[in-house]
Amino acid sequence: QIDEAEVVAFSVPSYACLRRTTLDNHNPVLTDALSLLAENAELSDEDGRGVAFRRAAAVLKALPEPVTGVTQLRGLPCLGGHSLRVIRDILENGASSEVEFTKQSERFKALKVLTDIFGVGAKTAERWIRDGIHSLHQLQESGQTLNRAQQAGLEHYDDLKQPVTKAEADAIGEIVEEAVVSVLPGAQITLIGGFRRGKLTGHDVDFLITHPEEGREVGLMPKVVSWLESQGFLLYQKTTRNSYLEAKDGPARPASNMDRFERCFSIFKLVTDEGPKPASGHRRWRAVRVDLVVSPISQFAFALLGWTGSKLFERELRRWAGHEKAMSLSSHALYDNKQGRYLKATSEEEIFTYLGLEYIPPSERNA
Ligand code: DCP
Ligand code: MG
Repeated sequence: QIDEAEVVAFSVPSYACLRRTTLDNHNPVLTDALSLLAENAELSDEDGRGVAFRRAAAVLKALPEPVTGVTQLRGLPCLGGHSLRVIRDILENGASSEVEFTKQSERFKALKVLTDIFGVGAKTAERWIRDGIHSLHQLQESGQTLNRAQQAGLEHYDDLKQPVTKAEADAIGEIVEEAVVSVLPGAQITLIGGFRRGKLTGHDVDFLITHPEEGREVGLMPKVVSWLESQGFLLYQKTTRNSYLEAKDGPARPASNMDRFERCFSIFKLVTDEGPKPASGHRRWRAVRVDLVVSPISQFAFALLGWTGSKLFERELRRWAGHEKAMSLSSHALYDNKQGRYLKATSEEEIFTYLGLEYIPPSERNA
């Protein structure tokens, strides 16, 4: 018998960028369930629903202790009827029928397997499923034309499904650092993405490259890639050019939230064991997804903030900037719509200050 007065009522601000979300999640069963529904929505071209489930999961991640009853959730933001139903189901019955149904569904399983292939998005997977392709084997037998990324993704499927450890990320960091300083002395690399937030594993490793002298970073990526290729470190790479141009009269806002930095999507060949030659048939390397991004120093703070994540934290920062501050935030710049000008920053702290936010360190951006 729980006394109503003893039931803890939580209070959580509605924007994730106003909260401190560490990796220490007290409600993993609930957040895993809501994240699965978010993933299913995203894979089904229902981004609105996806965001709603992501927001609900993020609110639960911010709670200081496990939820034991739905009455504790009264007044919490971002918990819509659908999310509350899922939470109630789990709290009262130990599981949500909708989550269990989704997990078991052939469609969801096929979407997962296919989009787990590097280079395969929801749209492609959807098309393949309509053609009756539900598994890797069926894909290989189907005679579907695969692009270069998808071929590499299929070839290294098992390796790329294995989480990357922090130790592996650091080992790759040393190689990338050697490449970068070899081709441009003074250039700097920073580990970004989940590992910068303190995660112990990730689906890839992300690095941001810059040089303290503006302009010196131009043309850097092809040189870094050539160096890595010549040393045999790359199993696959695709470099996209920088397409960002600062407009004179307004924010150069990309059509999507994708930024426009010079970027390299790669698959690294990481040597895992320097010991004696392994028995035949055994290899001593593994494939790891690595993303490299080059930013001019003038945009570095914005790139760092934009690439540290989490994805929901980034989305919420941009929403806060737009809705509450009449500013446009991207990974390139911050534009003040009222003043009609860009706000320069050399650190993440400065950007938080412009946005009227308390500084949240990377380890507390795990929304
Ligand atoms: N990012 C973004 N929008 C994109 C691509 C990236 O906001 N279109 C940002 C947010 C991510 C970061 O870049 O946190 C790195 O992207 P990842 O997909 O690698 O995400 P994480 O590193 O956070 O997670 P994981 O551990 O799965 O790699
Ligand atoms: Mg990452």
